[in-house]
Amino acid sequence: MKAAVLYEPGTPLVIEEVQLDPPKAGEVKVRVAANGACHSDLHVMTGDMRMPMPIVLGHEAAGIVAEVGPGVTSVREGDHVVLSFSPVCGTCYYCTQGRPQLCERKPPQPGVLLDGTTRLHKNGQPIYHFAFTAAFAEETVVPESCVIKIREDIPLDRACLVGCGVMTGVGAAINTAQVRPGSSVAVIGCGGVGLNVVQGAALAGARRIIAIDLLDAKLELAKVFGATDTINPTRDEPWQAVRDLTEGRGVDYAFEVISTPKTIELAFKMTAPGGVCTIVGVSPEKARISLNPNVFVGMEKTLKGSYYGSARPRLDMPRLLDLYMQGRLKIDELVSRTVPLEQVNEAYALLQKGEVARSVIKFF
Ligand code: COD
Ligand code: ZN
Repeated sequence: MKAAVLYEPGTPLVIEEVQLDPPKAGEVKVRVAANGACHSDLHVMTGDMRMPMPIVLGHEAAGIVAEVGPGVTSVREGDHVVLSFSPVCGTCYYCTQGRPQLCERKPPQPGVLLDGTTRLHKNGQPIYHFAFTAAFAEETVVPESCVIKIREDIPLDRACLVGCGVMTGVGAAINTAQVRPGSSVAVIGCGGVGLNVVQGAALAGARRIIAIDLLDAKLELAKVFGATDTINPTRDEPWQAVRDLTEGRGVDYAFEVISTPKTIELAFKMTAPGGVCTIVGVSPEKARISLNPNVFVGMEKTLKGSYYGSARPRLDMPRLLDLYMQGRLKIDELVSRTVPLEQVNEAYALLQKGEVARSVIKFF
């Protein structure tokens, strides 16, 4: 089957034929229908996130179950599914608490399935799977807990975005920070994920939602997703601008959705006394932030992180898709372009330039 393979950071993905083994026990083979081009794959392409190579990227996907391995009970051939990039065991300390994004059952190293091996090969050499999903490929084999059955009337080239950007962003606002109705919110970075934090805050009933991005096109899009105010730091000093909009106090909830120390520190500064600052972006390994500890005490500020929107994928993803089908959650507006796999490198070049919220790679 055809896949896009990354051999080395800094080089383009190579579209080529690779071999995919059948699913083992507890695994599912999925025919990939569509896959969003998310920034996390780009972190691997640039070398900011280290992964074993060669590797098949792509972690924001939906498709149709093609084959199930022995013991699989939650899906069968023909089911429509969204892929989750975070497998869950269902029985560990965190799964038992309803926090499956922190599941303790991890494979021995990144890039392999739960048994420590890969199903992808070329000429007898293993090819690694990014984030269990490896979905820049016509087909993929994933752990059973990574397939989330969805209703069949949802277009798969829209449903795929719930696999990462929508879940990560909306979940950060609703599950992690638990934005309250009537509150104030600031979102720094309004790409595919940040726009969904804006939309999550709007769904939660925030009164003021301040979108912050260097690109005016992203700020315009943020208004479509529910931003009430926008700030472009190339024109206005962002902390002063937020103060002007919040009676000098800052916001009840701030979100950092870029992943640079500077913007994390800025988000924390913008957080009002008693407020919650949530980091969504994953920074390079060596990054460090610098904060005055007395601010935590004197102002009772909270700093927290959000992984995968604190998702309970089997509960949250079908719910989000129901909201989409009711016209209450925006997904169509996120999709700037739909392209074939052959244009995956162009899709990432556009993402890097900031020209698109999401390109969707469509297989069928
Ligand atoms: N100030 C304001 N805006 C900025 C700045 C700045 N200094 N720098 C960049 N931006 C804006 C850009 O203009 C762009 O609009 C936006 O920030 C970034 O958006 P995208 O579309 O490039 O990126 P996303 O939204 O696809 O992904 C952003 C993440 C932070 C989520 C991603 O980079 C990341 O860290 N992912 C890992 C987190 C995670 O949970 N990963 C799991 C799979 S995603
Ligand atoms: Zn992603």
